[in-house]
Amino acid sequence: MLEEALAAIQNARDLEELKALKARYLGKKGLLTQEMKGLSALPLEERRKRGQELNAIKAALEAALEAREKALEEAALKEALERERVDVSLPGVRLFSGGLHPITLMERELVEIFRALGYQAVEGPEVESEFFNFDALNIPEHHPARDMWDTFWLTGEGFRLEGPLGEEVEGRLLLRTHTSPMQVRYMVAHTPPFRIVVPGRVFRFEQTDATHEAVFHQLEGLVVGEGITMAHLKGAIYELAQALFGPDSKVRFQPIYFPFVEPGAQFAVWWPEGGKWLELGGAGMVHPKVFQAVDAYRKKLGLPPAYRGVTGFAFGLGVERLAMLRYGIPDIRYFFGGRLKFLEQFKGVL
Ligand code: FA5
Ligand code: MG
Repeated sequence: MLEEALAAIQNARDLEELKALKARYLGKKGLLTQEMKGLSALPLEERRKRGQELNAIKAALEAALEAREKALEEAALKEALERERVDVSLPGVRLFSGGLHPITLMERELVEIFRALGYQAVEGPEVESEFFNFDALNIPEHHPARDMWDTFWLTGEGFRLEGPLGEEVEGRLLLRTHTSPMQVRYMVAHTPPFRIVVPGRVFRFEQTDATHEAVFHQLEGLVVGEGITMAHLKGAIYELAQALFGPDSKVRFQPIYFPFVEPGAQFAVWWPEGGKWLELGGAGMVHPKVFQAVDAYRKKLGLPPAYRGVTGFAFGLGVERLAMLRYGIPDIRYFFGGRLKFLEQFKGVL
C-alpha cells in the first residue's frame, strides 16, 4: 500500500487531487485509519509491531503529502506570475479624448483679450422677450428696422422668462437675434461705470450660405461711464485688432444705421497675413433712448434712475466670421455640420 500511495501522491497534478488522496489514506474513513482501528483485535506482541509499522507509514505519507503540496503551490505561484507578467516596455493604449469646438476656442480668445482690458464677461438667455430684443433697443413694433433681423418667434405657453432681477417678463417670446438685449438686462441690474463683454449664441430665420448661418455666435461689448466717447470705442477695437493680428493691423470705421446707437458704425480690422479688411460687426454710442428705456424699467422695479449724465459705447461682432479666418475655414456651415473629421482637427489647439 505504501508504494502505491507514495506514487499516487508524487503524481498528483493539483491540490484538488492531493486533497482527495489525503482523505483516501489518512481521512476518518481512510485506508490507514481503518488499519489502525483493526489493531485492537490483534494479540499484544503483534499489535505493537504492526502499530509501529503503521505509524511509520503514516509519517511517510504525511511527509510525502506535505512535500507534494508545497511543490504544487510553488508551481501554481510560478505559473500565475508568468501569466500576469506585465511588460512595462509595451507602448500604452491611447485614450479617446475630446477637444474644444473651434467656436469655443475663438470665443475664449476674444473674452481673454477683453478681460485683459478690464472687461467682465457675462451671459444672457437665448430665449428672449420682444421687449429686450427689440423695444428697449429703440426698435418698436412696425419700425422698418425690425426687418434687419429675421426672427424666430416662439409660441410655447407656460415658459417663465426671468427679467434682470428674476422678475417675470411679460410679452411675446423669441430666440434672440443678437446679443444686444444683454445691454439692457445688464444696465437694469447694475449701475455705471462698467465694462462688459457678452459672448453668446444668436438665431436668425435666414437662408444659409458659405458666410451665413441661421444659428451663430456674437460677442457684445458695452462700456458705460462719465465722459465715454467714440474715441474710446475706436481704442477698444484697435486693441482687439492688435491682439488678434499683431502690430501691423489697423481698424476702419464706416457710418451705418442701428436704432440703438447714435452715431452708428460698422467696423473692420486689417488682416495683414491675408492682405484684406475683415468686416467684424456693428458699433456706436449708446442711444439716449436706450438709457431712457433702462431707467424706465428700473423705475418699474422700484430702482432709482442710474443712466442720467453718462455715455457709453457698444459693439457686436460675429464670432464665426473671425474663426473662419483664424483657422482657414472656407464655409461657415462646417462649424455645426457635426462632422467629426472636421472637429478632430482642433484637438489640442489651445
Ligand atoms: C447686430 O447684430 C448688432 N446687434 C450689432 C451691434 C451691437 C451694433 C452693438 C451696434 C452696437 P449685425 O446684424 O450686423 O448687427 O450682426 C453683427 C455681426 O454678426 C455681423 O457683422 C456678422 O459678423 C455677424 N453675422 C450677422 N449675420 C450673420 C449670419 N447669418 N451668419 C453668421 N454671422 C452673421
Ligand atoms: Mg445681416
